[in-house]
Order: sequence, then structure tokens, then C-alpha cells
Amino acid sequence: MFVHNDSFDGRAGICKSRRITVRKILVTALTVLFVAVDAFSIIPLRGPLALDRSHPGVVTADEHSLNLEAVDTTGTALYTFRIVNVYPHDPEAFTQGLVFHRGYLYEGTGLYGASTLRKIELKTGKIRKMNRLPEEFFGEGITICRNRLIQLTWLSCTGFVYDPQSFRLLGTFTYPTEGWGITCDGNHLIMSDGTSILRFLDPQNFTLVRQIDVRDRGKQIIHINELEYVRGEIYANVWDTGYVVRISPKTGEVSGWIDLRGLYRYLGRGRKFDILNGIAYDVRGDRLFVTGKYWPKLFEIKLQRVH
Ligand SMILES: [Ca+2]
Repeated sequence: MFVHNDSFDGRAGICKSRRITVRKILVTALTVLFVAVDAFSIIPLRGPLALDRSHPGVVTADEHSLNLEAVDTTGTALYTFRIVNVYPHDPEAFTQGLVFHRGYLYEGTGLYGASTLRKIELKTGKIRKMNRLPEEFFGEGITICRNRLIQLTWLSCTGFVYDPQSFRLLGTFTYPTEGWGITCDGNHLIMSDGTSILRFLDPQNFTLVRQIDVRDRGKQIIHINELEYVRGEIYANVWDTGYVVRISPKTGEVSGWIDLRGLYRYLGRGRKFDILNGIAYDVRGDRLFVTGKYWPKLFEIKLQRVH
């Protein structure tokens, strides 16, 4: 059974004033979600994309209000990328969570009144299954851990637990912080809350096991966002930057920065898109996928060491 886990550290105050409201909302939410899982549809998007390497768009910070600033990576490993494949991605998706599981992508999207959970065909971008969250929930990170699909919400202190095959709602749990990103290392859930702290939770009862503080050469790295566990490391989008950080799960130390700002120029000119957000890893195929909010494309990339 799921527990109401409001006590994993001193930041518990964020939820307490909302608890009664949250319970009321949950009753409504559970009803709506059970209806929603039966109402999924297959929504065709577009076919596979070919990457036009000869005419990448020119993107300026002014044009898209994106933060294109470089991070000082002196003294820490720096990587850039090579594009291996390009796939379609719903340009209306405000991406908050991304997972690859048994041949399909799973995506969680955000915003009040527009938050969803999706199962997607990688090559075509077709949405095979979709839940809409009740409008009072702002969807955040997702992960699949021990055959349960978990979706966080931003300020509601509530996580949803689904069957990954049917999207049937199995239960909910609470946490005393904001909900940003979540991933799974096989043994624990790993959750971010927008600070530099990553919390390791028991995947059965959602109690806190331990936590780490993400630091690069002693400096706290805040705004740790969407997460992915990749071959013994935690990869994390750093909010409002074009970078992903590689983090030691044992110490929280940053072992490298991945500069993905160069992906923006492949998204097309004159098109609305928002920040880089969304990392998924195919363990069997050793494939790393990244995308962003309102991005029309999802990229399979390989890392290239710069220094
Ligand atoms: Ca992820």
C-alpha cells in the first residue's frame, strides 16, 4: 500500500497547508483518471524525419528567449554531442518527463489544464495511449520502476502510480517538497525538487532512504530537473540551461557537463520552442534520447568529449 510520506526532512511545510485540499482534489482526480484511462486514443502525428545537416537554423537568445549562456566547465569534463537519429516529437508537448521502456517512449507533460501522460512510438511519434491529468495538477517527471509508472506533480505534493501497460491508476503518494524530476536506479526512486538535493526513495512505500547534494567542484548546482539513470550515473537537465550534468549517485559530485545548446539550431527557424528538457535511455540498445518543451524533434545522440 502507499503511504503518506510527509516527513523526509525539514522542508515538510510546503504541503501541510494544502493537505486537506489535496485530499479533496484526490477524490476528484481518482474519478477523472479512472475515466480517462478508458478514453485513450491513437493520435497520428508525422512520419520519421530526416535531419537536414546542410541548413541548420540560426538561433539567437533574443529570437527564442532562451538562455544560451555557457557554463564554466573548467576543471570538469565537458562533452558535446553527435546526432545519430532524429525522430518526430509533438510540438505541443510541454515535456517534463521522458522514459524509454520495452520499445516505447513514455512522456509526461506539464501546465495546468494540459498535463498528460503518454505512450509513444519512437519512430513515428504516434501517441498510442494518453491520460489527461485533472486541470488542478501540473504534471512533472515520470519514471518506470519495478513495473510501475510514476508521475510527479509540481506543487501538489502528489505522485501518481500507474500500471505501465494499461495506464490504470494503482495509487497515489505524497511528498513534502516540490516535484520536478524522477528516475529509478533499479533499487530506488531518485527525485529532484528544483534545488541541488536528490532524494533516494523506497519504491514500495516512498519513504526517504538517503539524499545527496549535487555539487561541481564544491559549488552547489541548483535547478536539477528531469533525470535519467544511465549506466551507473544520474543524468540531469539543469533548468533554464542547454546543459545536462552527469552526477555520481554516491556522492552527488558532478563528473561532467554535456553541452546540448547546439541542438537548438536543428529545431527550425520561426518556430516556437522552449528549453531543453527530457532525457531517456534505452538500456538494451545503449541509446540516449533528448528533447525539449515544444520541440518538434527528439534526438538520439552520442556524447563526444571536449575536455
Ligand atoms: Ca528521464
